[in-house]
Amino acid sequence: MPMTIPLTHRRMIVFRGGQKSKVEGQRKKNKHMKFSTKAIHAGQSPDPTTGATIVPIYQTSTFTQSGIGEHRGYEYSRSGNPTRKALEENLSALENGKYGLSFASGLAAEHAILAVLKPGDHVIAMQDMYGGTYRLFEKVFAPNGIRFTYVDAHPASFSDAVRPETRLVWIESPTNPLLQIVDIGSLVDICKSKNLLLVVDNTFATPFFQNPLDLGADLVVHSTTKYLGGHSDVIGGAVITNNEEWYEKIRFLQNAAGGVSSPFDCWLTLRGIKTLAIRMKQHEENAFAVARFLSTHKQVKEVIFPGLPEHPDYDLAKRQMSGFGGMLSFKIYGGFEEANRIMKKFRIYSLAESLGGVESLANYPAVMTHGSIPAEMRQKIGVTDDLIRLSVGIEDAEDLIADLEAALA
Ligand code: P1T
Repeated sequence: MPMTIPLTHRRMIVFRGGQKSKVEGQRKKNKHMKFSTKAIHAGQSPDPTTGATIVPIYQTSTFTQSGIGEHRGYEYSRSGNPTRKALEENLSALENGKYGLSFASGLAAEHAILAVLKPGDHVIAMQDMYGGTYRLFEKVFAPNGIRFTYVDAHPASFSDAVRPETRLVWIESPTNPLLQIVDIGSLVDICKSKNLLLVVDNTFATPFFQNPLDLGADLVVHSTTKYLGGHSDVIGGAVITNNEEWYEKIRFLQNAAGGVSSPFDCWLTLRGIKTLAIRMKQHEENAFAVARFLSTHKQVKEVIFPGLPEHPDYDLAKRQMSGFGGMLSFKIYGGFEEANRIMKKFRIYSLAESLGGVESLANYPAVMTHGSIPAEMRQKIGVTDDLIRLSVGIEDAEDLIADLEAALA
C-alpha cells in the first residue's frame, strides 16, 4: 500500500524550506561584513524567544514537538542544537564558506572527513603535521583499508604521489611543528587537474590570517581548541566547505556517528571568536619580538618563524597569508636533557601540549605532541630532540622575553 505523508510532516517540510531561504539571506549579509564584525555577529541574532543579545546555551538534549514531526527545526541535540547552529554559521562566515559543521574536537572533525572514504581509497598527506592526525591516519583508518602516502611540502612531491585511487590531499599550512608554508594555489591546480579534493588544516593560521577556501581548497578543518576558542578552556573542531555533496556526507556522519560539540563548548567557542582579530594581532606582534630575541641568542641554533625574512617560505607566507601567526619553533644546542632543563625553568610559559590560548605555552614535540610519529620519520623531517615549540601568548612581550632569557641562561 502506498504510504501517505501525514499533514504534520508536510508542514515540517514547508518550514524547513523557509529556513533555507533565511540562511541564504544571512549568508549574503555576512559576505558584506568585515572580519571582526563577522566574528562578533555572524550567526548570532538576538534570541527569538527572549531577546537575549548573546546566543543562549541551549543545554537540552531534546526538543518537544507539538505533533508528530511538528517542530521548530530541532528534534534532538545530536542532530541539531541552536547554540551549535550559531557557531557553525559563524565559522562558515569567517572562512567565507557556505557550510560549517562543529565537532567535539579537531580530531573528531578530521575523523568525519576520512569516514567518507572507502577501503582502497588513497590520501596524500604532509609528513610534517600534528602527531594526533598521523595517529588517526595510521592507527584508525589505515587498518580499515585507507592508504596514506606522506610527502614533503613541494607541490611536485604531491603530483608524483597521485595514484588512480587517490581521493584527498591533506595539508596543514603553516605546519605543526615546523611551520612550513605549503603553496595552496599550486596544490589547488594539481587537485583540480586530477579530480582530487584538497583539505587544509587552517588551525595555525586561523581565518584571520588565511582563508584556504578563497584560494580554491575544498575543505577547511580546524581544531577550534586553539586560537578560535583562544582561552585554553574548550576542546572543539570544525569543517567548513562550499562543496554541497561533501557537506551532506559529513553532516550525515556528524549525526550518524555523533561526534558533536556540546552547547556549552559551542558557547565558549563563540565567545572566544569575538576577540579573535585583536588576539591574533597581539599574538603575531609578540611572536615577532620573541623570534627576534631568540635569533640573537647564543644558545639558540635556529629560529623557525615564517615572519622572519630568513625563513625559507617567507615570500610564500607573505603572498598567501595576511599575517604570520603566533607560533614559532626553535632549536637549541643540546638535546632532551638541555631542553628539559630550559623548560623546567620557565615561569610564564607553561610546559603543556596545545596552543593558541592567551597564555604562552612551551611544548617539546619529540615526546609530547608528535610522540606518535615513529622516531625515524621524526628524525627525517626535522622533529628532532633539540626542537622546542612556543605558542606565544598575549602577555607583555618584555616578560615573555625575560622568561626565555632566564631559562636559556
Ligand atoms: O586536539 P584537537 O582539538 O582534537 O585537535 C587536533 C589538531 C588538529 N590539527 C592541528 C593542526 C592540531 O595542532 C591539533 C592539535 N594539536 C595539539 C594539541 C598541539 O599541541 O599541537
